[in-house]
Amino acid sequence: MEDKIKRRIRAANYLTVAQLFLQNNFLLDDPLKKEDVKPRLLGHWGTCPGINIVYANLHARYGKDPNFSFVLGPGHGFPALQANLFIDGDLAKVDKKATPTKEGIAYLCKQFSWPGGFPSHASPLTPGVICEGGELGYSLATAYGSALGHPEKKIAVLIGDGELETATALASLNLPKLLNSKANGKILPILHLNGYKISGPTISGRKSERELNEMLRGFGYTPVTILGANPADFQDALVRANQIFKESPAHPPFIVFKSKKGITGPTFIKKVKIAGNYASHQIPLPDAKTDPTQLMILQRWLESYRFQDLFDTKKGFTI
Ligand SMILES: Cc1ncc(C[n+]2csc(CCOP(=O)(O)OP(=O)(O)O)c2C)c(N)n1
Ligand SMILES: [Mg+2]
Repeated sequence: MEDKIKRRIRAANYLTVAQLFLQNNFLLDDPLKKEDVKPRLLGHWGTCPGINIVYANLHARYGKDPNFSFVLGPGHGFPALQANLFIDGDLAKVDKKATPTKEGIAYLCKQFSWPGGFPSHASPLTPGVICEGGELGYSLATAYGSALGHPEKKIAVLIGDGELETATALASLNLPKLLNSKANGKILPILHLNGYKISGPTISGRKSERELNEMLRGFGYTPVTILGANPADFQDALVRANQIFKESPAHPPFIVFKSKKGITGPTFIKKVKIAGNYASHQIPLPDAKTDPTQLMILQRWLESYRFQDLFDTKKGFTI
């Protein structure tokens, strides 16, 4: 299962980067040329690799459970969400051009953040979306609201550490005290502790593990920490979360997922630290179209996911 999860993460990361940058040559059939890069680069990279890790792990454990759903707080990480909906064929159910084929990949990538195409953020056009995430703060409240009166539901909700600084998200931490009963569904909050928001560090990222855990305990949760991107650790944490729901329902689990912002992307550009820093938040290679060095870094970055091992032009995804 671990290998399967890792392969899915690689595929989703590739499609995320391709959506952000490419208007042609989507499978790298030829070396990248400046003409292959979109004229206006508009979107968010930094949050995406973390979303892809979370999605792949939840999909592996709960993908077949009809009562499970996922709420995404950082809706600015839309290319990651869209990549996952594309891989599973969920997008094709509402948009026939988005089939998981070579032509579908071209359509997905070209139309991302494009006039008349897909928006740059999650939106009502996104299949299954109940929280757009464009205005940060509502993911936790939306998830609890959706579970109200639905004891069969289980909802995982990913909250950005920047989002957790909004008044709404902070106040929503009180919700288990009001809604934690057998009449309602189960909510599994996952804090995406990547340490940064738009242009600076987050408060949660600057807290010690103990301070953060004590805060969550104060709101009635049982914190469960995941360090890094290893699927085995993530799966263990999901098992642990289930135990906590059963053994101590009055103190439900709250996962703290610590991973570097922009992980697997460029590390340094012009001596500026990108991965593991706020500089990865939006487009980490803003001059990819005009600067041959950045274009070369983009080519290597895309190649690093070895997408040709994950997608066959005749068979489709082989993950
Ligand atoms: C209410 C609100 N304030 C400000 C913004 C602008 N904004 C967009 S993304 C972002 C940073 C979000 O940081 P975080 O939640 O940590 O997400 P990350 O990208 O690090 O996963 C901000 C402040 C917003 N979208 N909504
Ligand atoms: Mg963050």
